[in-house]
Amino acid sequence: MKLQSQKEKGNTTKDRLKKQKIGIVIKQDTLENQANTSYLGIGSNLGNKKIYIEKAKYLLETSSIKIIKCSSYYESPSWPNNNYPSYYNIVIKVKTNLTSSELFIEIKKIEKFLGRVKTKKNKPRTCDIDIIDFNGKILSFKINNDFIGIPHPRLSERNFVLIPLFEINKKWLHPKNKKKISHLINKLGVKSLSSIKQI
Ligand code: PH2
Ligand code: MG
Ligand code: MG
Repeated sequence: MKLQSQKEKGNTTKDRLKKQKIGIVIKQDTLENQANTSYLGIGSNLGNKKIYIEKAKYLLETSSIKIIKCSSYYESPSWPNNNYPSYYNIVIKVKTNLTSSELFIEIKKIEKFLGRVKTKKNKPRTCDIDIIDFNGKILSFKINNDFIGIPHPRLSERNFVLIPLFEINKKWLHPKNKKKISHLINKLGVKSLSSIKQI
């Protein structure tokens, strides 16, 4: 019955999308109704690292990606080559109406805007934004020449992801093995734990 009456009023999803398209109604905006929760890791080890990360946050906010929580800054040696400059890293919790692949495309645009150039793997970069988690789902897709695995395939080995993530969500569980974040941190080892500093 309800469906029928909505239909009569021209209020079905299809009708609403049509009205949005022709501008009769404004799409409920990104600020209140974001459907998806994601955790992003942001890192920089080139130039003014903190400024690049702050610029990335600003650019995310202006791309329909609302920042809900933000960790402190952490400094850690560049992994695996610690001859490169040290990294600044943060993890943020965001809400967005973008899908995981749309979010990936936005992130790539922001990295490019911030002067990131594609060089060799793990070379110093002005800004790297990685999708750590998207709605606690297990996803994989290919965009252009990039294979994307969500959750981030190497997150369990990375102090610079686990520690800031723990700071903003102590209850976070790994989407694949359902391990607690505290358990993953305990597995890191003393050397890894002592090499990262909150700044
Ligand atoms: N990112 C990498 C490679 N190595 N090391 C640290 N400490 N922090 C990073 O964000 C990082 C890294 C590839 O994206
Ligand atoms: Mg990375
Ligand atoms: Mg990356």
